[in-house]
Amino acid sequence: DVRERTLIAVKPDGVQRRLVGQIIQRFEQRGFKLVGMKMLQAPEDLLSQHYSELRMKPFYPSLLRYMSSGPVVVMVWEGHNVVQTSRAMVGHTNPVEALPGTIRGDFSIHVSRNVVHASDSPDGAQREIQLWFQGKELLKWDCCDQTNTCE
Ligand code: DAT
Ligand code: MG
Repeated sequence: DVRERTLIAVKPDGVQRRLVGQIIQRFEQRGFKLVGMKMLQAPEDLLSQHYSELRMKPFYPSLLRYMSSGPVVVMVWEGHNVVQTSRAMVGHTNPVEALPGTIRGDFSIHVSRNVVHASDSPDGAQREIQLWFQGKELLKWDCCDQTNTCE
């Protein structure tokens, strides 16, 4: 499905470390289409919904503190198998397991500062996109080059 979408976020450490451009570049060069993007300092209630599955984990309070500590850049990327492919591009949750060449494998060393978020399933992606974006913030546009991987 070429219309599959996923939510990618540059976390506060990624913004602080000026990694936003390099992260966007990786998704553009892979062939995905950017259909929404914004920068915000995420409110706690949004983050608690975003990470609701993790609320019983011991690291949950510090996760929310970190994620609300500064601005994040949230994006919606679209394309064939974008959910699974972007998880591979982002790499393992724990940077010690993340392969070189992945975003986490190239830019991070600790699980609590792993630079980037990516939805982990198509259903999860849909839920997260609705949480972070209003429908009108997502743009429908055509690639001028019909032979590229967007269409
Ligand atoms: P992912 O971000 O790869 O989807 P996740 O959904 O299991 O991983 O966890 C969300 C975030 O929570 C993760 O990116 C970083 C943080 N986290 C996960 N496990 C952790 C741990 N053992 N200690 C500290 N932070 C952790
Ligand atoms: Mg996750």
